[in-house]
Amino acid sequence: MIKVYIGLGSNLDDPQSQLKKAIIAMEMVPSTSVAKTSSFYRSKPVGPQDQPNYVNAVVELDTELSASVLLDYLQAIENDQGRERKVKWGARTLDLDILLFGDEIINDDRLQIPHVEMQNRGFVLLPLNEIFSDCIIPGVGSVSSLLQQDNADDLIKLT
Ligand code: ROI
Repeated sequence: MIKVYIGLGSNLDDPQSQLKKAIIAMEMVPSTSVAKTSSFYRSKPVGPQDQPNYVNAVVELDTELSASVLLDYLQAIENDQGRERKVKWGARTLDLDILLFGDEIINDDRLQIPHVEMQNRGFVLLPLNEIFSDCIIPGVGSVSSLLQQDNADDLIKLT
């Protein structure tokens, strides 16, 4: 059983409902269970500013799947919830990112784990720190120390 951390984000079509629906869908993934769910946070868009605010969260999964098979299931959930991949860094109904997969480091065509941008993003670090306060990102450092450097002040806790 491997512990996996997934970053969730949405800024279209009722973002809070999108995240709730995605968590229910992740509970249905075979050989996988949702162990922890962070609060939901409202965050300003990182990247292009001409898009709505996001709702972000992080969940902890226990899985027996490989990272690649888990990714297939997560992409199917994104597609089910109307994800369109038109604009890089554009608005989206649902984004599910594998942030950490146990302590594995993976660099292939489909996956870069740890997620390459996670250490720079308050909307990932704050909810991750809430459910995994001792988290060390392999090759990077501790989430709590990154959070002190990072400005996550503009995140608003929703639940
Ligand atoms: N900005 C915020 N606040 N939250 C996200 O989930 C998010 N996702 C993205 C980009 C467009 C980089 N900006 C984001 O993919």
